[in-house]
Amino acid sequence: MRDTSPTPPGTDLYHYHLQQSARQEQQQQGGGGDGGNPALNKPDNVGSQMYHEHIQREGRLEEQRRRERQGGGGADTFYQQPNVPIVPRPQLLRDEYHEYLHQSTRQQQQQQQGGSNDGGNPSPDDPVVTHMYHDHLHGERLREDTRRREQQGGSGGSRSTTILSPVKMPLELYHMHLSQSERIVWLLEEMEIPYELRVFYRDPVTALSPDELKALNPAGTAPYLRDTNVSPPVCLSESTAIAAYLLAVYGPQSESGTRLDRAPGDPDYAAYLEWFHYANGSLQASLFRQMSLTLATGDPEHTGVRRGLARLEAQLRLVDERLARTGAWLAGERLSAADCMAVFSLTTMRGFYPLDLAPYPNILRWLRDVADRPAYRRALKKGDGSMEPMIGSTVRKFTEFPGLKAVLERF
Ligand SMILES: N[C@@H](CCC(=O)N[C@@H](CS)C(=O)NCC(=O)O)C(=O)O
Repeated sequence: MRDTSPTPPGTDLYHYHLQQSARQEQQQQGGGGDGGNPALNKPDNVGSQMYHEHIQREGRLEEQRRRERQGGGGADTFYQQPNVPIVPRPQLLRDEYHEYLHQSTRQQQQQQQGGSNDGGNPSPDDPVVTHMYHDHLHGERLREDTRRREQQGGSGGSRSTTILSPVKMPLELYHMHLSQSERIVWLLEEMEIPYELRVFYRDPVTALSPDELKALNPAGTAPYLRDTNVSPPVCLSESTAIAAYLLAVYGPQSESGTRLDRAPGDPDYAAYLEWFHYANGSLQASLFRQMSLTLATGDPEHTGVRRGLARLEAQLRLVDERLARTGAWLAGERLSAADCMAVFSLTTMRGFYPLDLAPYPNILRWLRDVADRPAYRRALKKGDGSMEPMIGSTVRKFTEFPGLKAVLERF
C-alpha cells in the first residue's frame, strides 16, 4: 500500500520519491534493497529515470570539477555554471601580443639551450605562438602591400590607397538583378574589396534564373563567387557561405579597420552569429515558403497561407524587438555582416511577397539607416540599375513578371 503521508517539509520531491520507491521495492522483495536507489526495469520507471538523470548530472559535474582542477578544459572551452554568466576571455592587446611573442621565443631558446637561433621566430611546436606569428606576418604583408601601393601613387583610382587587401585578382561576383545576391554586392562595397560584378537578369516570364547563370553555377542560383587568388580557384554558392568566406579570408579591408564580423571575446559575438544565420536560416526561409504557398494556392486567405503569415509576423516582431534593444544594428552598436544578410528579406524580397512593415517601427528605422549608407547605395547602383531602396512600409510589387502578376495583384 502506498504511504499517503504528506511530503515532509524541507525534503525535495525527488529524494522523497526515491525513498518511497525503495521502501516499496523492499516491501515487494522482502528486503535486499540497494540503499534506496530504484532499480532499472522495475515497475517504478519515474524513480529510475530521475535516479539515472541524477547520476548523469553528477558525472557531468565531476567532469567539470576535474577539468577545473586541471586548469581549464582547453583554450576556448567554457563550462557554464547555472546562473553564472560566461565572462569572455579578454583579447590580447597589441603590446601584450608582442610581449607574448618575445617571451615565448625566449623561453624556447632557453629550453633549446642555445640551439639553432632562427632570429627569434617561434618554433612550429608552439601552436599558439605559431598562429599569432603567422597572423603577425600576414598583417605585416598587408601593411607592406599598402605602403607599396601608396608609393606607386595608387594603381586604380582613389580606392587603391585605402585597400589593405591581399587581393591580386579581383573577385568575381555573379549577381542576379532583384535578388538576394545584393547582400554580397553590399558586403563587398562595405569591405572595399576589388571585385568584378557580372549582372544577370531574371527570366522575363518566370522570374527564375536565366540559362546563362545556370550554365555557370551548378546550383543555378545567385549569388555565386569565384576567387582566383587561390589555387585552385574557389567557386562558391550560398550567400551565407560566401559572406563567411569573404570575412574570414579578406576582412577587414579598409584603413579604418572596421570589421563586419565579430570574433570570440567580443561581447557581441554570440548575437552576431545568431543574427548572421537568422537571415537565411529563418527569415528568408519563411518568406520564401510564404511566397511559394501564396503563388501555389493563389489565395491569400488560404488556411496554410494565414498560418504561415502568423509565424512570419512573430519573426518580424523578434527582429523589431532586437533592433529596439540595440537602438542601432542587429549585432549591436555597429553595422555587421548580419545586417548585410538580413536586409534583402525586408526590402527587395517584398516585391515578390508584399508585406506591410508599418507595425514594425524599429525595422523601418533600421532600413532608413541602411539606405543612408553610401556602400548600400553603390551596391544598388552597380547591381540593380540604381534602384531606389525599397524601405517604405509598403513597396511596389514586381508585377512586370507575368508568372507573378496574377497573384501579386490580389494583395
Ligand atoms: N540560399 C541561397 C539561395 C539562393 C537563391 O535561391 N537565389 C535566388 C535569387 S533570390 C535565385 O537564384 N533564384 C533563381 C532560381 O531559383 O531559379 C543563398 O543564400 O544564396
